[in-house]
Amino acid sequence: MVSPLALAVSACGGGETSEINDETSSDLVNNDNLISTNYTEALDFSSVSNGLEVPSTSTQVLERLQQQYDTSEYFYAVMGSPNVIHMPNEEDSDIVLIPSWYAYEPFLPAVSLTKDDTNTLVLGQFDEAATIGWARNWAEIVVDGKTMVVIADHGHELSTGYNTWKFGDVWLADFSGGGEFALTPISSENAFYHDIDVGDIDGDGLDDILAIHMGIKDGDPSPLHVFFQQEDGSFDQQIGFMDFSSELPELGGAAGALVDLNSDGQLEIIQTAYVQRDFPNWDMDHQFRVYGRDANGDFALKFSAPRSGEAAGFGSSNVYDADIDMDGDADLILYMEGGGDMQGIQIWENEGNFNFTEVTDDWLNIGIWSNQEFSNRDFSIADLNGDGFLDIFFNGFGPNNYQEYGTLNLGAYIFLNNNGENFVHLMDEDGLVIEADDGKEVAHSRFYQSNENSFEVFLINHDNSFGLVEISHSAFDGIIA
Ligand SMILES: [Ca+2]
Ligand SMILES: [Ca+2]
Ligand SMILES: [Ca+2]
Ligand SMILES: [Ca+2]
Repeated sequence: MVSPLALAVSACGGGETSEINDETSSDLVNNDNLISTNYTEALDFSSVSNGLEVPSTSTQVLERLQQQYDTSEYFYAVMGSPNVIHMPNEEDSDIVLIPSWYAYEPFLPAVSLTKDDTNTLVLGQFDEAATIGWARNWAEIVVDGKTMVVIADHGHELSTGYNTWKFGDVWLADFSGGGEFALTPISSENAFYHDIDVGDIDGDGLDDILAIHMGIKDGDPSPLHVFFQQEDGSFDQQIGFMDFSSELPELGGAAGALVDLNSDGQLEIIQTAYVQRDFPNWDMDHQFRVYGRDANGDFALKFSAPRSGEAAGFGSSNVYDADIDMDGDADLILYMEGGGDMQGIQIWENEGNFNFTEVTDDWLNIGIWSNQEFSNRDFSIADLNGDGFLDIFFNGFGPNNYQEYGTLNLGAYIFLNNNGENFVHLMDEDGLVIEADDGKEVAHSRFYQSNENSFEVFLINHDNSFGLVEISHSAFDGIIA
């Protein structure tokens, strides 16, 4: 994966000097009320920054930010960690930030943000015990009747080498409102949990978990771990769940999804591969597999997608299912990384009967890009303009090739679905560019929630502040004819 510290460095390097914010919250409205921004005050993280030593790889960047913004060490880790957990389907849900030095100690506490009565984000609580290594992916789940979030944590990928890595857990995040949250590990086995998805695998009406372990761990070569939910809300982790694939060469674990591809009420499993490497006896020719039920009701291989296209040698780091052409079946969107400093996206169309065709070039005029051009790690898929077609929002680091310090080019993060025919990258739409005229630099932006006539994006700024941008569906009027 891309080092978040490298991302933070690339996101911070070479910027212009801007004015220091006056530390008051502000409501800025741009573009005829189509885009509005609500910033927090600069929040004080000095109490948790005491004694924190920033890894020497990134001290220069922090020095600049400390001179300009008095950025604390803890907040600097927040900016470099795109681990922003909240309940995707719950309006105004609290946000939990899980900062990490990634490859370096110390391990850092999680902190929550909640909304006050002026709808502005404010500090919730710290959880000093929840020092999650790297919250890699997460998904909403209903546990014992309550909506929660389950997190894949790959652990601390320490710079001291693979043998010293502290493998992570699968965690349950329970939000109680008002900034209160609890993070509880539910895995019986530590692993390099890289992706996660939720669905009722065994059809008992309770949400189960598919967690993808990436890499090799003695005694546990299986990339797919399943956690079956029990009646009392506990989970039974089945490490040998992949016995059904024992006759197949190893594909490895990168990302995974539970999807009903053929609309028969039973979930299929998508297992995706990481970068093409020289691993003898592994299947390095395929990008992902589909497992569905055989005549006995057991999982069996139904499809192997050949590596193809510009990102053929890349590794997938996320897989999303979405019916992007609105023909009634789930198509797949893969986030690709690992080709040097390159990242990208692949789109696979569901052709029925568990067959997929790579259609990236039909859907996108840009399928791969460099970290310098555009640093991101994952996407959110939602209908951003209210036309019924699912669009893509890149959760990414700024600035990038499309935006300077002092501006936020929202369009650069958006691939808008053009009537189910292709995605249009809105890299150059003046109406979607916010001038940050109070001097803010955006370190990280990610999709927060859909509203009836708008959507919102969460911002982490270099000056110890956060923000929410609300973008009206009407802001897209006229962009796609
Ligand atoms: Ca179940
Ligand atoms: Ca099915
Ligand atoms: Ca489709
Ligand atoms: Ca749309």
